[in-house]
Amino acid sequence: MSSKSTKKPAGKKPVVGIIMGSKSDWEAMKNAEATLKSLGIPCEARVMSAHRTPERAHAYLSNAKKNGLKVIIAAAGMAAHLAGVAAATTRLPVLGVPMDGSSLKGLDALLSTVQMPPGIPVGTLAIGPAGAKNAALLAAAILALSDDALDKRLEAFRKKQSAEVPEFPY
Ligand code: RP5
Repeated sequence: MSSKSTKKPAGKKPVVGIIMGSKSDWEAMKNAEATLKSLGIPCEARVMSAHRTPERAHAYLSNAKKNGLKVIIAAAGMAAHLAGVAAATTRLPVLGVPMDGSSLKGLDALLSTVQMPPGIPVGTLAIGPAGAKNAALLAAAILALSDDALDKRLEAFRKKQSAEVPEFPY
């Protein structure tokens, strides 16, 4: 799908919006989508940049709550401002995922995302694919507070994950 496409995936109304500063972030962020889908959480993914497409970001984020979204996962690399801009624009919880594509290997994006001045919080996860997966799991935990069926699916995920850890390393 081109970044200019307005095509929306079919299915249930998304409750999590996965936004990213560049299409180049998708390789990491598809882990968030896969995790949300595995838990039966409808989501949508969009490319928007705090720097390159500020109007697109503002339009999406200022309407996010009205459009039924409950959590925003925001990924960006380098001088990563997208999560902060998202948190400034919507009162929905914003989970930031620093991307690792830069010559500083994501440390720049981590510090840009995590060091929000007091008043506008961004819940910041690990750099790269691990952060993408954990952002989805944290979004699931937030949604599960008011969704018993999802809470049970999350519990089952944890149990399965525990059962898959071998006791011995050899
Ligand atoms: C950020 O700049 C994006 O989130 C991406 O991680 C990084 C590089 O973007 P591209 O040059 O790959 O489009 O805004």
